Amino acid sequence: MAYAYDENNIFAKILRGEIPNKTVLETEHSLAFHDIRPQAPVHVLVIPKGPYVTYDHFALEAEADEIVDFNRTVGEVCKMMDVQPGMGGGGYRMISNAGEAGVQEVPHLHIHILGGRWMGRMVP
Ligand code: DGP
Repeated sequence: MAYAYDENNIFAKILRGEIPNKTVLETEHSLAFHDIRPQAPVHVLVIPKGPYVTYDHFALEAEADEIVDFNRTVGEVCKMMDVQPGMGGGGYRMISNAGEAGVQEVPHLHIHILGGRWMGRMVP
């Protein structure tokens, strides 16, 4: 079964320049921008420019240069947002929601980078 990508999702529109965004970093294959509903002082979304729905879709089907670029962009954003633990920052949480059970609202792969506050424990 193939992954189905919806070209009309909101992040596809951002990538086409149809909707504005507050860009943090743009590279050849990736875009990082501030989340419109921030849940922490730092809340940046990193997306690949290619049409991938979820992380598993990207990890299985993207080209190696897209994967390297995307991961480096995540690292650069942590650096730019000053959240790198051990490098002066207080740390961060990375989340990528996928599908219905993962409560994914926008069907274009995105990684949330959250920081600037204590994020709380994920399990009691
Ligand atoms: P989720 O798919 O549940 O992982 O979360 C989607 C996130 O995308 C949510 O935190 C809000 C954010 N978002 C939705 N629409 C827009 C938009 O138009 N611009 C920006 N910057 N963020 C958006």
